[in-house]
Amino acid sequence: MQHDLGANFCVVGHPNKGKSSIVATLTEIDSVMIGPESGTTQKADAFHFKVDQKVVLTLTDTPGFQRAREVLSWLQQSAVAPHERPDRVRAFFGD
Ligand SMILES: Nc1nc2c(ncn2[C@@H]2O[C@H](COP(=O)(O)OP(=O)(O)OP(=O)(O)O)[C@@H](O)[C@H]2O)c(=O)[nH]1
Ligand SMILES: [Mg+2]
Repeated sequence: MQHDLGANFCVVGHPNKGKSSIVATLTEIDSVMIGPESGTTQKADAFHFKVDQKVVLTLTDTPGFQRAREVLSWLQQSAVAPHERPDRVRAFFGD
């Protein structure tokens, strides 16, 4: 069964714009990597906020993303069924 994330907020945007800084501030976790160079965050990382042991909010830091519109149009070039979308995204990353 998939872990309940509560409301899942993903912080997305261009590289080096302060995404991880926001996540580090809101979570008060100093180990979130922040740096002056683009590409500091290499993979997504989720942080859970709990109330009474239950996850009510998840904040997800993500690697910087360039040319989002072009990538979205590439992903949408051929219509795929919802269950095939993860494979299409993996193909983009070359996995
Ligand atoms: N002046 C200013 N600098 C900021 C602010 N927030 C973050 N920075 C700086 O911007 C740089 C990038 O911050 P990150 O939080 O690592 O940015 P990011 O968007 O997570 O970067 P990637 O992981 O590479 O995509 C760091 O040098 C931060 O100290 C801000 O509000 N003002
Ligand atoms: Mg980052």
